[in-house]
Amino acid sequence: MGKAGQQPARLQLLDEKKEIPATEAARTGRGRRLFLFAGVAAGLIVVALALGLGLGLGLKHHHRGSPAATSSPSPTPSPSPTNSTASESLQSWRRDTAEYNLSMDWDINAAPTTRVFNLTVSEIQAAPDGVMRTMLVFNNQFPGPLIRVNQGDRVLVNVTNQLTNATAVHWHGLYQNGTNWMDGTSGITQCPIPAGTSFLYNFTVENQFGTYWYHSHHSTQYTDGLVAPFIVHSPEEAAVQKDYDYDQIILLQDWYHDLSTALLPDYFASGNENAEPVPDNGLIQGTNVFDCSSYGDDSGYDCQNNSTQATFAITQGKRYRLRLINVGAFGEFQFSVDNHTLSVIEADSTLVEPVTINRLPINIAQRYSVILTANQTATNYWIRSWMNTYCFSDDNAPILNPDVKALLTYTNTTNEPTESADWASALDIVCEDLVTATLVPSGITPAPSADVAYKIDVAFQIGAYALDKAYINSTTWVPETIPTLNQAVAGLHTLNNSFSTSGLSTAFDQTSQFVIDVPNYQVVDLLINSLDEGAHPFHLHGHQFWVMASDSTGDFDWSTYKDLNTTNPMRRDTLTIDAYGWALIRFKADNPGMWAFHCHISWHMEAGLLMQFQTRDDIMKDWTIPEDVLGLCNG
Ligand SMILES: *[C@@H]1O[C@H](CO)[C@@H](O)[C@H](O)[C@H]1NC(C)=O
Ligand SMILES: *[C@@H]1O[C@H](CO)[C@@H](O)[C@H](O)[C@H]1NC(C)=O
Ligand SMILES: *[C@@H]1O[C@H](CO)[C@@H](O)[C@H](O)[C@H]1NC(C)=O
Ligand SMILES: *[C@@H]1O[C@H](CO)[C@@H](O)[C@H](O)[C@H]1NC(C)=O
Ligand SMILES: *[C@@H]1O[C@H](CO)[C@@H](O)[C@H](O)[C@H]1NC(C)=O
Ligand SMILES: *[C@@H]1O[C@H](CO)[C@@H](O)[C@H](O)[C@H]1NC(C)=O
Ligand SMILES: *[C@@H]1O[C@H](CO)[C@@H](O)[C@H](O)[C@H]1NC(C)=O
Ligand SMILES: *[C@@H]1O[C@H](CO)[C@@H](O)[C@H](O)[C@H]1NC(C)=O
Ligand SMILES: *[C@@H]1O[C@H](CO)[C@@H](O)[C@H](O)[C@H]1NC(C)=O
Ligand SMILES: *[C@@H]1O[C@H](CO)[C@@H](O)[C@H](O)[C@H]1NC(C)=O
Ligand SMILES: *[C@@H]1O[C@H](CO)[C@@H](O)[C@H](O)[C@H]1NC(C)=O
Ligand SMILES: *[C@@H]1O[C@H](CO)[C@@H](O)[C@H](O)[C@H]1NC(C)=O
Ligand SMILES: [Cu+2]
Repeated sequence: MGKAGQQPARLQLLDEKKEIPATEAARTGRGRRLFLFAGVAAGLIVVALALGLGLGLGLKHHHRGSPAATSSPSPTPSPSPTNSTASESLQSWRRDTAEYNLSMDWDINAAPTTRVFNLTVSEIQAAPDGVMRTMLVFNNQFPGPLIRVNQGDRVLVNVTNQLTNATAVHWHGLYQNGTNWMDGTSGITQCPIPAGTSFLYNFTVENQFGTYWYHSHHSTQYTDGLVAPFIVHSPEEAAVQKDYDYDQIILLQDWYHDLSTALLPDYFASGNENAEPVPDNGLIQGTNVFDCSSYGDDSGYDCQNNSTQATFAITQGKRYRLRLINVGAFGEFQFSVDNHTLSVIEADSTLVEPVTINRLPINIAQRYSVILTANQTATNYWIRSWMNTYCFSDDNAPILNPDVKALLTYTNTTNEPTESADWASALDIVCEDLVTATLVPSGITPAPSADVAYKIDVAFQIGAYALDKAYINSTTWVPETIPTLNQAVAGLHTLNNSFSTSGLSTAFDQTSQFVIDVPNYQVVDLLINSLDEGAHPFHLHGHQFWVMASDSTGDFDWSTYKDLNTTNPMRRDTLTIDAYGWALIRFKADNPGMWAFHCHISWHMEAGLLMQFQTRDDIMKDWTIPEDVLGLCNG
């Protein structure tokens, strides 16, 4: 929910606020952010994410005894006023994100191969922003390990669940064509992996390349740290590679100081009108500072004012592809780099004709690649990832500082920028995507004409027990004990007619499962109509869809249906439906399986904002779900 629909005005940046020296801010008590600068200056330890090969701003953390330690060269610790010995041992949980700096030596033309990864899922205590909390992580570190493959590769990921709860891992944006049971969606494509057991995800990556990510798809677990990048290369990338010298992944996310499951009871408490938990902070590359003085002494949080902002070192004259991924739970960001324009070349794994912008809105689960050219005065600049607090039901002041920052340095230093200037253009206080029309896929793929059209209404309602639940038409999703995929395949085997009818499937309990069974091969138009005052980033599993039309007001005018521009509409897998707005998306239902379509906001999915498409019954009826997948339900 939130205020998006009620705030049509645009906020002008208050420049004078930014110019106040830190010392004055401390004296006058104005501007928590400036106070924070002072704290940073005193205690800045660099998390160096050296963009240039061999740039030596050392990551401050060693990874003693960590099973996930990467093969990257050991970084040199940077000079620091704090006791490095103590901090090193405490921060073994912090991943050396040098691995997110993608080597350009990678062979995009390599013959298809099998790539094997081990992932443990476990609970640790860690403090990405200085506030210690319980986290759920991959391979004992945060953020998660990079998975990097070529199109055509087989990927084997052995997930070992060391939690006390079950889990499941979803590969966001991958088609899983023919392996729907590897989609990792708890209650839909698999029973979750029971505590103390392992499960091998085994799939190939076909007909797609670009920037993806992976995360837990069980309950709200990904909100607690189970997030990581997944990059697919392809020979088709050769042309665009000529436009950059370095290739860098940057994770953006909102951050909470409490375990997500600890926040749910309040969210679902009687009388709470869908006021989602508001983030406490934002992270760039899994790190940020936090001002502990905004918590009282008796807050109960173990808070240290000595965390760090990420630092990215660049070299004059070079061009950097930044692969931005919003791996957060709730917050939309507006990403910008002071004094540097950004050229957008990819959105959700679709390469697009370059568009130059100053600020990039990026919602939950979306990805954008931008090219930054290092052609400004060789000094230091702020990278800004402003969290759009207007998307929230309150601003969580003074805890949340939405002005999340990292440092861009030409000088291999951690000096605070002195001449860095935020763009004068206004921040967009409406939670909305970059105007779809500005994104034109560089590979032309016309949208085929649709065979069938469905309309759904999205709304939040107070349910029978005065709990807030989210509805698609009259269904609020609750995960099934037996995954809907397993039920559908079994039903098709017994030639149960209810599994072969098209349209809203009566084979499932419609109070908790809204399943549209699409006739084989058909091209689907889906009109999503939001009756809610908040914006919702909707994600379709197993497909990319064409964005045919959308608006933030009114209803789709069906008299314009025949005039839709089908020449080369934008294709993506995650789209923001504006507050009280609508969108018409189109996809080819050629990928067999049970595919979730849901709002990616962690809280909203937990509130039931999810439906499913059942596609290609002609293939599904002959499926035998692998024994190890079925076996998860016996755990
Ligand atoms: C950056 O600084 C580190 C030491 O702090 C040094 O090892 C490295 O060579 C420097 N890199 C460049 C490009 O100057
Ligand atoms: C840093 O920590 C080490 C090991 O705990 C200790 O021996 C040393 O005295 C500390 N140094 C300072 C400056 O606090
Ligand atoms: C932050 O301070 C705490 C308490 O002094 C210390 O234990 C910890 O090692 C420090 N962390 C870093 C990254 O310096
Ligand atoms: C994965 O773990 C197995 C042991 O379970 C080990 O033999 C193998 O080398 C590991 N593979 C990778 C790529 O880390
Ligand atoms: C996955 O890892 C677990 C834990 O190391 C191991 O017991 C199991 O044999 C592995 N499974 C596969 C298929 O490699
Ligand atoms: C992965 O799946 C393929 C195709 O089903 C199969 O041939 C292969 O044996 C599987 N690999 C493992 C390690 O289970
Ligand atoms: C495990 O699941 C239970 C039930 O949802 C929840 O209360 C608990 O907080 C979860 N534990 C963790 C570490 O997420
Ligand atoms: C820097 O590079 C950008 C992107 O290529 C370009 O638009 C801009 O004009 C350049 N600025 C300077 C000062 O060269
Ligand atoms: C950044 O841009 C601002 C506004 O155009 C300008 O005043 C400032 O000098 C620039 N900074 C640098 C280091 O060039
Ligand atoms: C969802 O509800 C709307 C409004 O009642 C209705 O027009 C639409 O047909 C329903 N959608 C499906 C797929 O049943
Ligand atoms: C239709 O879309 C294409 C590709 O985005 C664009 O070039 C063209 O101008 C559009 N046509 C109309 C009539 O808007
Ligand atoms: C998936 O595979 C089917 C054949 O089983 C093919 O017709 C379809 O085009 C494929 N879809 C995608 C998205 O790759
Ligand atoms: Cu939502």
